[in-house]
Amino acid sequence: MKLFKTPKGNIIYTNNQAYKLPETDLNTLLNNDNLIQDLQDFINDTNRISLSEKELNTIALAPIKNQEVWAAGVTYYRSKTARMEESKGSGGSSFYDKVYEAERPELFFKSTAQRVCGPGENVRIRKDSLWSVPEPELTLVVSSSKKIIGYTVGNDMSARDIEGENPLYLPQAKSYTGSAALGPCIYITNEPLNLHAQISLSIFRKEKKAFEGHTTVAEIKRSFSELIEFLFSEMDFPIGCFLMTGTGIVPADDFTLKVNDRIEISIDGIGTLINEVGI
Ligand code: DO4
Ligand code: MG
Repeated sequence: MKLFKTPKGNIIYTNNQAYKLPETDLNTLLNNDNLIQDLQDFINDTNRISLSEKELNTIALAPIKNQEVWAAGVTYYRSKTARMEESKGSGGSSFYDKVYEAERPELFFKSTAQRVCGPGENVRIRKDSLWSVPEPELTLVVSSSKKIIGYTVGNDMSARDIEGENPLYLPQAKSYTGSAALGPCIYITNEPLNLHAQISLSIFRKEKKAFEGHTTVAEIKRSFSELIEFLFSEMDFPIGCFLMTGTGIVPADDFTLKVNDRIEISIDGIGTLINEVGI
């Protein structure tokens, strides 16, 4: 089932039907380890509303309330090679090679909830960056007890030139206004995610496709539980958190995003997150 946060309230979409949840708080919902079972109680004729998934996608807000957004890096081979290339001038490229092989993953703080862009909102390129890309990332919704409650689509916007100049600039390359987007919904399941689920990125410039790339969740080097264990090892998350799991798609080195580009990120079974690049 899918959970949409909308201006009409929190809405469940399952078996081609939408159901409005009465007065629910997203912080509580996303920290409920029995969420899928508890939501079944609301799937009845009284709560049914007439909205298609397409209509829900047009009104969806970022499916987050107060949780922090964290991110993992260099979890796909493609991310490792792209990073080694962008940082070769700074002498920092061996760090990416090492972290790809190391036991400890790269984890970094990405965004507060208040800074996250929802579907249809404008993401941004830093004004001091000449080389920026979106990073399409499967994003885990994790409860305070480390349970994966669901999955959403994430965009970890990144300034490749700033990170490439010096890996210590990572926080500036990764965290700025308009650098994180999530949505359109949270796919809630108790089943393990289909590893063959495809992740796709399309970038449109003046309605023409300027870039297209695909990968599958199976290409990830690390397990979700490994990432969660490291993230929670010395930090508690009383209302849970969102964890972007890294990118397996990086456009060629001569590609940079431009203002007005439209970014479409799709993950099979979850949905498509669409954002334009604003100023
Ligand atoms: O090492 C820098 C960040 C890596 C990242 O964001 C990714 O691999 O997705
Ligand atoms: Mg990333």
